[in-house]
Amino acid sequence: MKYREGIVVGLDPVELFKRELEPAETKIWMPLLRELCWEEVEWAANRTLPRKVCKPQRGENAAIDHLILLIEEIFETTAIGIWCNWYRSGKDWTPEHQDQYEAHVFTYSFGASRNFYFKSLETGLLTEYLLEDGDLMYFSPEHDANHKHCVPRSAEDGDRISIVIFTDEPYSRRSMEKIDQEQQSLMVTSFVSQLERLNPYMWQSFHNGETITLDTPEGKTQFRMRDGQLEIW
Ligand SMILES: O=C(O)CCC(=O)C(=O)O
Ligand SMILES: [Fe+2]
Repeated sequence: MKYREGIVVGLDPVELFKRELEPAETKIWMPLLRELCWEEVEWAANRTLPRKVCKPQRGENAAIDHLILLIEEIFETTAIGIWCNWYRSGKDWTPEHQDQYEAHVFTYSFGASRNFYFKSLETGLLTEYLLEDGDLMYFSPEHDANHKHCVPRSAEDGDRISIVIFTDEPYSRRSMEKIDQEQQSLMVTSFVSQLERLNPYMWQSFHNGETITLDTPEGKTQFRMRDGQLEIW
Protein backbone atom coordinates (compact mmCIF):
# COMPACT_ATOMS: atom_id res chain seq x y z
CA MET A 1 0.00 0.00 0.00
CA LYS A 2 1.11 3.57 -0.66
CA TYR A 3 0.34 6.09 2.07
CA ARG A 4 0.37 9.88 2.23
CA GLU A 5 -0.12 11.47 5.66
CA GLY A 6 -1.49 8.17 6.97
CA ILE A 7 -4.06 7.78 4.20
CA VAL A 8 -3.92 5.03 1.56
CA VAL A 9 -3.43 6.68 -1.83
CA GLY A 10 -2.40 3.75 -3.99
CA LEU A 11 -1.36 0.11 -4.26
CA ASP A 12 2.06 -1.48 -4.70
CA PRO A 13 2.75 -3.11 -8.11
CA VAL A 14 1.67 -6.47 -6.63
CA GLU A 15 -0.50 -7.00 -3.57
CA LEU A 16 -1.91 -10.22 -2.17
CA PHE A 17 -4.77 -9.66 0.26
CA LYS A 18 -5.05 -12.98 2.10
CA ARG A 19 -8.60 -14.08 2.99
CA GLU A 20 -10.18 -10.85 1.74
CA LEU A 21 -13.39 -12.91 1.75
CA GLU A 22 -14.28 -15.07 4.76
CA PRO A 23 -14.81 -18.83 4.22
CA ALA A 24 -18.50 -18.32 5.19
CA GLU A 25 -18.78 -15.87 2.28
CA THR A 26 -16.89 -17.85 -0.38
CA LYS A 27 -19.11 -20.83 0.49
CA ILE A 28 -22.14 -18.75 -0.51
CA TRP A 29 -20.66 -17.49 -3.81
CA MET A 30 -18.97 -20.65 -5.08
CA PRO A 31 -22.21 -22.50 -6.12
CA LEU A 32 -23.46 -19.33 -7.86
CA LEU A 33 -20.16 -18.94 -9.71
CA ARG A 34 -20.33 -22.55 -10.91
CA GLU A 35 -23.59 -21.56 -12.66
CA LEU A 36 -21.91 -18.98 -14.95
CA CYS A 37 -22.03 -19.61 -18.72
CA TRP A 38 -18.77 -21.56 -18.82
CA GLU A 39 -17.35 -22.34 -22.24
CA GLU A 40 -14.52 -24.28 -23.77
CA VAL A 41 -12.78 -21.79 -26.02
CA GLU A 42 -10.65 -22.60 -29.03
CA TRP A 43 -7.39 -20.66 -29.00
CA ALA A 44 -5.54 -22.40 -31.83
CA ALA A 45 -6.53 -24.86 -34.55
CA ASN A 46 -8.14 -27.86 -32.79
CA ARG A 47 -6.89 -26.72 -29.40
CA THR A 48 -9.05 -25.45 -26.57
CA LEU A 49 -7.94 -23.37 -23.59
CA PRO A 50 -6.87 -25.76 -20.80
CA ARG A 51 -9.70 -24.55 -18.52
CA LYS A 52 -13.27 -23.28 -18.87
CA VAL A 53 -13.77 -19.53 -19.23
CA CYS A 54 -16.59 -17.03 -19.20
CA LYS A 55 -17.04 -13.30 -19.78
CA PRO A 56 -20.18 -12.27 -17.86
CA GLN A 57 -21.90 -8.90 -18.07
CA ARG A 58 -23.06 -6.93 -15.04
CA GLY A 59 -26.56 -7.97 -13.94
CA GLU A 60 -26.16 -11.60 -15.01
CA ASN A 61 -24.97 -13.19 -11.77
CA ALA A 62 -25.44 -11.98 -8.19
CA ALA A 63 -21.99 -13.16 -7.08
CA ILE A 64 -20.23 -11.34 -9.93
CA ASP A 65 -22.18 -8.13 -9.30
CA HIS A 66 -21.31 -8.32 -5.59
CA LEU A 67 -17.59 -8.88 -6.26
CA ILE A 68 -17.41 -6.00 -8.76
CA LEU A 69 -19.12 -3.71 -6.26
CA LEU A 70 -16.69 -4.77 -3.51
CA ILE A 71 -13.68 -3.91 -5.66
CA GLU A 72 -15.18 -0.59 -6.75
CA GLU A 73 -16.03 0.42 -3.20
CA ILE A 74 -12.95 -0.86 -1.34
CA PHE A 75 -10.43 0.41 -3.90
CA GLU A 76 -12.37 3.48 -5.05
CA THR A 77 -12.20 2.63 -8.73
CA THR A 78 -14.38 1.56 -11.67
CA ALA A 79 -14.53 -1.91 -13.22
CA ILE A 80 -13.99 -1.83 -16.97
CA GLY A 81 -13.97 -5.56 -17.74
CA ILE A 82 -14.39 -9.02 -16.29
CA TRP A 83 -13.04 -12.46 -17.09
CA CYS A 84 -13.61 -15.73 -15.23
CA ASN A 85 -11.68 -18.99 -15.16
CA TRP A 86 -12.86 -22.40 -13.94
CA TYR A 87 -10.10 -24.90 -13.20
CA ARG A 88 -12.10 -28.14 -13.01
CA SER A 89 -9.12 -29.91 -11.36
CA GLY A 90 -5.36 -29.56 -11.03
CA LYS A 91 -5.11 -30.63 -14.68
CA ASP A 92 -6.59 -27.32 -15.82
CA TRP A 93 -4.16 -24.41 -15.86
CA THR A 94 -3.24 -21.01 -17.32
CA PRO A 95 -0.01 -20.89 -19.33
CA GLU A 96 2.45 -18.00 -19.00
CA HIS A 97 0.98 -14.87 -20.54
CA GLN A 98 0.50 -11.14 -20.11
CA ASP A 99 -2.94 -9.58 -19.78
CA GLN A 100 -1.93 -6.56 -21.88
CA TYR A 101 -5.13 -4.61 -21.35
CA GLU A 102 -3.32 -1.67 -19.75
CA ALA A 103 -5.79 -2.07 -16.90
CA HIS A 104 -5.31 -2.68 -13.18
CA VAL A 105 -6.04 -6.34 -12.41
CA PHE A 106 -7.83 -7.72 -9.32
CA THR A 107 -8.33 -11.51 -9.06
CA TYR A 108 -10.52 -13.24 -6.49
CA SER A 109 -9.84 -16.95 -5.81
CA PHE A 110 -12.52 -19.48 -4.87
CA GLY A 111 -12.15 -23.16 -4.02
CA ALA A 112 -8.95 -25.17 -4.31
CA SER A 113 -5.56 -23.54 -3.59
CA ARG A 114 -3.32 -23.06 -6.62
CA ASN A 115 0.17 -21.75 -7.19
CA PHE A 116 0.59 -18.57 -9.20
CA TYR A 117 3.83 -17.01 -10.37
CA PHE A 118 5.16 -13.93 -12.12
CA LYS A 119 8.17 -14.29 -14.39
CA SER A 120 10.23 -11.16 -15.00
CA LEU A 121 10.71 -10.55 -18.73
CA GLU A 122 14.02 -8.87 -17.93
CA THR A 123 15.65 -11.38 -15.55
CA GLY A 124 13.52 -14.54 -15.92
CA LEU A 125 13.16 -14.51 -12.11
CA LEU A 126 10.01 -16.22 -10.72
CA THR A 127 7.99 -14.80 -7.84
CA GLU A 128 5.58 -17.39 -6.47
CA TYR A 129 2.36 -17.03 -4.55
CA LEU A 130 -0.17 -19.48 -3.16
CA LEU A 131 -3.69 -18.38 -4.03
CA GLU A 132 -6.21 -19.74 -1.54
CA ASP A 133 -9.98 -19.59 -1.19
CA GLY A 134 -11.02 -15.97 -0.51
CA ASP A 135 -7.66 -14.43 -1.47
CA LEU A 136 -7.49 -11.30 -3.61
CA MET A 137 -4.48 -10.68 -5.85
CA TYR A 138 -3.74 -7.29 -7.42
CA PHE A 139 -1.19 -6.27 -10.04
CA SER A 140 -0.65 -3.01 -11.88
CA PRO A 141 -0.55 -2.50 -15.68
CA GLU A 142 3.15 -1.57 -15.34
CA HIS A 143 3.85 -4.88 -13.59
CA ASP A 144 1.92 -6.73 -16.30
CA ALA A 145 4.04 -4.99 -18.95
CA ASN A 146 7.26 -6.35 -17.37
CA HIS A 147 6.15 -9.84 -16.34
CA LYS A 148 4.32 -12.91 -17.54
CA HIS A 149 2.06 -14.73 -15.10
CA CYS A 150 0.91 -18.32 -14.86
CA VAL A 151 -1.23 -20.78 -12.87
CA PRO A 152 0.66 -24.06 -13.40
CA ARG A 153 -0.87 -27.54 -13.32
CA SER A 154 -1.04 -29.10 -9.85
CA ALA A 155 -1.73 -32.40 -8.13
CA GLU A 156 -4.81 -30.72 -6.60
CA ASP A 157 -8.12 -32.55 -7.15
CA GLY A 158 -10.59 -29.82 -6.21
CA ASP A 159 -11.89 -27.14 -8.56
CA ARG A 160 -10.98 -23.46 -8.43
CA ILE A 161 -12.71 -20.41 -9.86
CA SER A 162 -10.89 -17.14 -10.40
CA ILE A 163 -12.74 -13.90 -11.06
CA VAL A 164 -10.54 -11.35 -12.82
CA ILE A 165 -11.75 -7.74 -12.61
CA PHE A 166 -10.02 -5.13 -14.77
CA THR A 167 -10.30 -1.60 -13.40
CA ASP A 168 -9.24 2.03 -13.67
CA GLU A 169 -6.59 3.27 -11.28
CA PRO A 170 -7.36 2.33 -7.66
CA TYR A 171 -8.00 5.27 -5.32
CA SER A 172 -8.36 7.63 -8.28
CA ARG A 173 -11.35 9.23 -6.55
CA ARG A 174 -8.89 10.44 -3.91
CA SER A 175 -7.12 12.51 -6.54
CA MET A 176 -10.48 14.29 -6.95
CA GLU A 177 -10.30 15.06 -3.24
CA LYS A 178 -6.82 16.48 -3.79
CA ILE A 179 -8.21 18.77 -6.49
CA ASP A 180 -10.92 19.82 -4.03
CA GLN A 181 -8.23 20.60 -1.47
CA GLU A 182 -6.35 22.76 -3.99
CA GLN A 183 -9.58 24.61 -4.70
CA GLN A 184 -10.09 25.09 -0.95
CA SER A 185 -6.67 26.70 -0.57
CA LEU A 186 -7.45 29.06 -3.49
CA MET A 187 -10.57 30.10 -1.61
CA VAL A 188 -8.61 30.69 1.59
CA THR A 189 -6.19 32.92 -0.34
CA SER A 190 -9.14 34.85 -1.75
CA PHE A 191 -10.66 35.12 1.73
CA VAL A 192 -7.45 36.39 3.34
CA SER A 193 -6.98 39.03 0.64
CA GLN A 194 -10.50 40.34 1.33
CA LEU A 195 -10.23 40.25 5.13
CA GLU A 196 -8.62 43.68 5.43
CA ARG A 197 -11.36 45.19 3.28
CA LEU A 198 -14.17 43.86 5.51
CA ASN A 199 -16.08 46.58 7.29
CA PRO A 200 -15.82 46.53 11.10
CA TYR A 201 -19.37 45.25 11.47
CA MET A 202 -18.74 42.16 9.26
CA TRP A 203 -15.37 41.63 10.90
CA GLN A 204 -17.01 41.55 14.32
CA SER A 205 -19.79 39.15 13.30
CA PHE A 206 -17.26 36.83 11.61
CA HIS A 207 -15.29 36.70 14.85
CA ASN A 208 -18.49 36.00 16.75
CA GLY A 209 -18.86 32.84 14.66
CA GLU A 210 -21.39 34.19 12.19
CA THR A 211 -21.35 33.34 8.52
CA ILE A 212 -20.17 35.97 6.05
CA THR A 213 -20.65 35.86 2.27
CA LEU A 214 -17.87 37.04 -0.04
CA ASP A 215 -17.29 37.06 -3.78
CA THR A 216 -14.56 34.58 -4.80
CA PRO A 217 -13.39 33.12 -8.14
CA GLU A 218 -16.00 30.37 -7.50
CA GLY A 219 -18.83 32.90 -7.09
CA LYS A 220 -20.57 33.85 -3.84
CA THR A 221 -19.00 31.80 -1.05
CA GLN A 222 -19.79 31.52 2.64
CA PHE A 223 -17.13 31.56 5.33
CA ARG A 224 -17.43 30.77 9.02
CA MET A 225 -15.04 30.08 11.93
CA ARG A 226 -15.74 26.92 13.95
CA ASP A 227 -13.39 25.67 16.68
CA GLY A 228 -10.53 27.69 15.26
CA GLN A 229 -11.07 26.22 11.73
CA LEU A 230 -12.22 28.16 8.71
CA GLU A 231 -15.24 26.52 7.10
CA ILE A 232 -15.99 27.27 3.44
CA TRP A 233 -18.99 26.27 1.37
O1 LIG B 1 -6.62 -17.82 -12.35
C1 LIG B 1 -5.88 -16.87 -12.05
O2 LIG B 1 -5.61 -16.58 -10.88
C2 LIG B 1 -5.24 -16.04 -13.13
C3 LIG B 1 -5.89 -16.18 -14.46
C4 LIG B 1 -5.33 -15.24 -15.49
O3 LIG B 1 -4.19 -14.86 -15.43
C5 LIG B 1 -6.16 -14.71 -16.57
O4 LIG B 1 -7.33 -15.10 -16.69
O5 LIG B 1 -5.70 -13.84 -17.33
FE1 LIG C 1 -3.86 -13.19 -16.77
